[in-house]
Amino acid sequence: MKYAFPENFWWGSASSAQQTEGESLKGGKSATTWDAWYASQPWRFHQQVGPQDTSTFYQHWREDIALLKALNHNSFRTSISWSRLIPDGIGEVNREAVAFYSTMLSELAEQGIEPFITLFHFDMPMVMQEKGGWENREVVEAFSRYAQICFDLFGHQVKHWFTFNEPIVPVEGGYLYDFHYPNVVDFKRAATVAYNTVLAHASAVRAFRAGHHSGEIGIVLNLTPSYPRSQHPADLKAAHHADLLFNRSFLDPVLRGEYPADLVALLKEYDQLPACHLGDKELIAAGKVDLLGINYYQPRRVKCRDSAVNPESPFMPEWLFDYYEMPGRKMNPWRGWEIYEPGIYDILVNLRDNYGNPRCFISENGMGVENEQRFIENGQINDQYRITFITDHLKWLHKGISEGCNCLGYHMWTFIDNWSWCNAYKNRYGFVQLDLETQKRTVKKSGEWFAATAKNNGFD
Ligand code: BGP
Repeated sequence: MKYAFPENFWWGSASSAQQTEGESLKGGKSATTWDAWYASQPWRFHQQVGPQDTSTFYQHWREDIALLKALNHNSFRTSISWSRLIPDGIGEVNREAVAFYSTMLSELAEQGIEPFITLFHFDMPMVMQEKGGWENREVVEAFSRYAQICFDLFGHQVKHWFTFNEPIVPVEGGYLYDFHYPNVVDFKRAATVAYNTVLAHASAVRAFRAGHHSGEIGIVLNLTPSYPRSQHPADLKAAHHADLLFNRSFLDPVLRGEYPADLVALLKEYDQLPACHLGDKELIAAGKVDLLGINYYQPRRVKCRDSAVNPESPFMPEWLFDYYEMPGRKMNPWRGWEIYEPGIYDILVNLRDNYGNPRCFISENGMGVENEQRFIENGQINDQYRITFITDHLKWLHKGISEGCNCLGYHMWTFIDNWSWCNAYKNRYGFVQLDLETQKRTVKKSGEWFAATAKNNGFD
């Protein structure tokens, strides 16, 4: 069977500033929470490689863009670093950063590669975190100003903007499960951070529309379909709660322009409702997007709790549900994440049937592999497992599109092996292998396969 994709389908990959640029504290850039965290607690980071050790996109962008072109990308997502563009978060714009981003964007245009630009990909400037980060409404305002500056500076070069990448992750990592700074565990604070992020997003969208910028604005969400263990009402309720907290808490505001009433009721019931101000409702309504980026890695397998919670313990999501290991599930043995290809289809069908079939695309999907050098054959990583992974996901994506889902593209995570938050280089995801010592780039077999697939706009 031939899997042909719609005309002008976006074929590409995604990355982020903090994970690729390097020059963490150079070129006028100030520290993000990652730079500061690594400096103070290097033991948290895998083999103590911190965010300064990257594929040095800041120097090698021209070479990397040539490689993107060679891999037949017609689009590429990366982010602007807030702490590079406005080192104190709110004041002067760093001219060196403007020169870097605008020259890089021009080169993408020159090569016929559409830039997709994220404004915030986990990299909170430390100066803003010191003011409370997303817990502080002043930071919400500051983000909106930063967004406007980006629209004004680069609006003539960028037609696809994304306010946030995976905004639920800093909530989970920083305020619930201890894998992002400021590594606290406090549900009420987590709820406030999530709420303020929705406001920051909506504020940026409102500014984009008020500025009459051309192009479109969206957000990138990591959607994790929550599958119940059984059709028993208790399991169904558990799955509903997981979906509400981890998907709909952002999906409903950005697609429907409102907070889900059942989420508000739930937070009220457990006394976890964040402070709302007059005008918030209207602001959230203004945050509806033109385009949704979907990051899909794995689903959640959910069941009801088998034991009662200790009512004296602080409230956590696990009061409402539990996870279970579905027998026979397929795992990525290296990253420890489940591989469930139909999930990509289920997400699209849910968007089609329950959210008015929004314009969307797969903005990340990928397979992290440990010790990938062991698969080198004749000087090249033979990552057939990654080709199979992508093909199997694309088949389900194709099915969704053929059934009317409005999915416009597929971006892989990621272009080149990059530094990852707490895992550094443990799990490699790239189409291109990076030798961290020499900075040598070598295209993997999957890169060649992707180039052919993009060129043919599909595969057999
Ligand atoms: C996504 C992030 C990326 C990237 C990817 C892989 O959630 O948007 O930044 O890191 O996951 O995850 P990891 O690097 O933790 O294996």
